Amino acid sequence: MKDKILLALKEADGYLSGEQLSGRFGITRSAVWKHIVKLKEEGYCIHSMRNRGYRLESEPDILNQTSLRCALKGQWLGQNLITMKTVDSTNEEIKRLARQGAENGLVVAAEEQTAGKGRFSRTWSSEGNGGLYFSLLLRPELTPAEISSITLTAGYAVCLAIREYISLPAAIKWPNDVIIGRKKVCGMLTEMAAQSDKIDYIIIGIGVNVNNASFPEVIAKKATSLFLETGHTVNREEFFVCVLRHLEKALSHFMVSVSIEDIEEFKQLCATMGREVTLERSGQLIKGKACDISPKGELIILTDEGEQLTVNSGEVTVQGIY
Ligand code: BT5
Repeated sequence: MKDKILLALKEADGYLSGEQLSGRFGITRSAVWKHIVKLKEEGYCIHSMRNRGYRLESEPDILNQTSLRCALKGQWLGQNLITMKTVDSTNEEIKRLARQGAENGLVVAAEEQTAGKGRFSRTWSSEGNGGLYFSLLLRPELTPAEISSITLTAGYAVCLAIREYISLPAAIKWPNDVIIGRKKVCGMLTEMAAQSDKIDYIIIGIGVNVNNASFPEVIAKKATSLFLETGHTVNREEFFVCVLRHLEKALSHFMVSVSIEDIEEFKQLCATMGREVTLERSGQLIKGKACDISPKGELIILTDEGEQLTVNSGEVTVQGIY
């Protein structure tokens, strides 16, 4: 009910009286007032005026499930969306829900993660200081071999959303980072459960540094946020909606074609392309130049020894970036 009242206030042009709200939702005026008090405690600034009612003046920077669902109406991705204050990892939470039968398109987002994770058991710094941490659940009718470029597809979508919403020159660092300049603004972690050739579910976990003003020392030189790049606070809810719209478009195309929608544009946005790279493979370092991306999203490296390598995953350091 509290969220319904919030939504009504958000959509209202000016004041809504206690009477209007109680009539619309079939509750007493004192119940309306109690919900208003709760919203104020959560940080919503609501002005009340005798004879006129309530008006929403400003909102705290928290993700609201009801208004997000409402903004995503008509989308298959995020129509079913859960927001949490704190969780170990949104990938772990959505995995638990997937095992209980949760459906394709579910999104779980959290304000903070206590055990945010990267690839190879690394840590994803996820204090509740303005980042966006969320995971998507997909149940495509595809085989494990067909989904090799799904993380790149998601990265492409995040990159387009940053470019559209904030006009910053975000780029993709193969295979799972989005960067601005030389710094990482977003990381992605894809996990999958499959039985032989049938995918049970795919989880794409995405962390975007949005309003983070600082980072732990170990990553401070490598990490950036949209706030640090623009100098102003970003409306995380609106930005999240923009990201989910781009993700839905890119993933819908991917599910049908098993390829990135516009591979040429993707290559232009891929900061790894054309750069000197070092690939780490079974403890060995291989140097070369990233000369192309295959339609399957593999990185094609021309090694210093003149050999052409096609790489579908792994650690790649890009000269001049990280
Ligand atoms: C990643 O791994 O970049 C995948 C990150 C995925 C995070 C999301 S958040 C929602 C969902 N739930 C989770 O638990 N995870 C996903 P990798 O390529 O291994 O990069 C990890 C490295 O990035 C770390 O070792 C640090 O060097 C650096 N790093 C950690 N936190 C960062 C941050 N907030 N911003 C930039 N870099 C960071």
